[in-house]
Amino acid sequence: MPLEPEKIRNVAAVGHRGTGKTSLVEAMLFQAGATNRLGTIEAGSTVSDWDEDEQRRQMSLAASLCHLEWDGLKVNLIDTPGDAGFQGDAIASLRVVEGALIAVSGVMGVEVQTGRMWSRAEELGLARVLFVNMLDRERAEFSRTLGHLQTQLSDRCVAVHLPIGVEHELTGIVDLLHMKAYMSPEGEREGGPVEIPAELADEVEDLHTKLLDSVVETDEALMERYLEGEELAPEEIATALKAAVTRGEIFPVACGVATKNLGTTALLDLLAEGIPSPADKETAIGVDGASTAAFVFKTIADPFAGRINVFRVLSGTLSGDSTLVNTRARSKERIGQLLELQGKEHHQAPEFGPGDIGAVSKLKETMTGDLLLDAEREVELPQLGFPEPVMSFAVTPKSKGDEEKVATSLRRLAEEDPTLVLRRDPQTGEQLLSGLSQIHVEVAVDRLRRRFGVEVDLHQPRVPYLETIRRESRAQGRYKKQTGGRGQFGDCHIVLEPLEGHTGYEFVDKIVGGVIPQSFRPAVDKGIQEAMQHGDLAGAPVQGVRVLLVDGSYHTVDSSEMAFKIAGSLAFKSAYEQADPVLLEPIMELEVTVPDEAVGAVNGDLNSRRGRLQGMEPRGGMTSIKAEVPMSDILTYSQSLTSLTGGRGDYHMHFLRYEEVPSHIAQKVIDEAKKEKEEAKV
Ligand SMILES: Nc1nc2c(ncn2[C@@H]2O[C@H](COP(=O)(O)OP(=O)(O)OP(=O)(O)O)[C@@H](O)[C@H]2O)c(=O)[nH]1
Ligand SMILES: [Mg+2]
Repeated sequence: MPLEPEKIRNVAAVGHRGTGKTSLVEAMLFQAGATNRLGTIEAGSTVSDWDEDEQRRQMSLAASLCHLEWDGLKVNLIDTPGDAGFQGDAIASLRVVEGALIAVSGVMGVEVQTGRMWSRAEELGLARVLFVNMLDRERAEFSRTLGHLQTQLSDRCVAVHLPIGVEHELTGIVDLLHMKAYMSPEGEREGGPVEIPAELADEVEDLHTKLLDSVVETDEALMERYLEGEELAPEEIATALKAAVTRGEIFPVACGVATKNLGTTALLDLLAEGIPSPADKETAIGVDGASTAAFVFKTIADPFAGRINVFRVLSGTLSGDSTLVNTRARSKERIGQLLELQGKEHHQAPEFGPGDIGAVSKLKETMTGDLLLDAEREVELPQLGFPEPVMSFAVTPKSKGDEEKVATSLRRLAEEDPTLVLRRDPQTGEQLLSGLSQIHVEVAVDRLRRRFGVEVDLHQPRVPYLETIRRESRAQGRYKKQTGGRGQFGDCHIVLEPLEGHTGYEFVDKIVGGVIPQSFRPAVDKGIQEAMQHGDLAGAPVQGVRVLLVDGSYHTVDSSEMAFKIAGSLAFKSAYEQADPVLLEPIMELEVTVPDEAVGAVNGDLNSRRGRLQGMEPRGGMTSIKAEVPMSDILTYSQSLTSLTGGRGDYHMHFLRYEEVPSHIAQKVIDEAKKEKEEAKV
């Protein structure tokens, strides 16, 4: 029998980088007896940061699934990366849980990713529990951090725990809900609850009342009895708290020290009691009428088991040895062995019931974001809402000849991580890899080396310049060659005209009286189009040109398609020179969101990048700035914005149109291109 949904709690640990999510998950697993030692980040021995790259960089790079048993419940824990470059996994994980456990540092309070993850969880209507961690550190303070949470996230953040002592003298925590204390186990398993220290009695009583007040405020019937002075049973309070947390009316704030395993018992109690079960809540993703449905939110490339898909069962029971339909690929997937994951460890599992989270290996086509159903049906795939990549690099193999291998391996990586985008620029021919941060792209390069044995270099991408003309011109192209026997002869006259908007290409055949036979005219067109691939200014493709083929001559024996192709290209080159050619550059539409106080600096910086401000809009403490900026000046924007805003700025951009490059800048690009061409010849 599969587990009943009432017996499951699904929780994703999210938050800013380095707030102790992985350490906290480690502590919970240890305290619940799912593991028998408390691993550390420093030793690279935690359950969830099992990947070599994670251990080397001492940070989470991917979502990791673990589970434990507490109070007869199965708690599925997803540890997610805090770094913005890897937030795709955090975003996807939030889609499959009922509760978000948001870790914050007791020193730093609310940070950039805290706010972002809070907003994501809010959009999804998730229950949110906060954990103020690292209270043993210097300058850590619970009450200040709580105030921070209340002003910056929500005034409905309510303390459910209280630390005993401060910084390195922290000795325990009080559970304000159950009115018990836990003393610091210093990294061992936490012991049972003890009496609240007498010197804290007054403060604790006060906070307990505050907590009760906020709970009963959310439940009218309870409120009435409470005001009449009736003693409420602990179960009644727990039920009301869970309901309020489920509806997002209370955000309980817990606290402790993850690395010492302090506060873990009370946190686990809180998750078990306060987070709704899959039975209590509709999932964010629903599939009408499917008896079995599972949503894949993560794909792991396992060095031994191959590709593993991690899924949440939306409805029905997923059993091993069954067949499901992948709705995107419209193909049947044979479900072989189901797996229960504990970090990198897999255990076979016969089935997963509704609301549970599990994994399966060896599916053929299934990827992150896919739905698996029991029968083919027209369904819309849930959109995970991943952020768009913000930085691009050109990737070249260290050794020549590896191009194909690099492309294939990068494609595999991009399949596993949808926020990693791979494309070839048709104009510059470069292989471009785009991601959410510098580390994001660098980690991909590390993986390329380690998993696929290919070494690559990263460069700034080339700007895909274009060329066009500004004036009408006319020229002749004549190709004549006499080599012993049969010669070559082609001759044409063309007129070039600029096209509106600098785009497109038209070829108009104006030949009268057959001065060039019909069969050779397409060859002229072909020759011109070939010549247009590399304009004479900077070797960039030419566009925005109409060609009129107006005159010419031929030779009955010596004329050929080849000869007319060459004649066409000669005519184009000569006409192009006289047509006042000009360089075009891509202009991007940029939208930057920055804290109000950074607006001046950000605008000044955009100005120095030839940016043109299009508008500004306030957004509650943040300002959204719209500007048009030439691509060449915004290639390295990510680093600048980070330093201008202390990491609190966000931006995205897309291609808008091509525009003429101002002449003083164009000359530099042209000189650069000439130099490169010379160097290539040597
Ligand atoms: N003093 C102290 N250090 C802690 C505590 N919790 C975590 N750390 C340390 O803080 C660092 C970051 O901890 P992690 O558990 O990796 O934090 P994380 O939130 O998982 O980090 P990312 O996955 O990179 O977002 C490590 O060096 C931990 O040992 C704590 O409660 N007290
Ligand atoms: Mg981590």
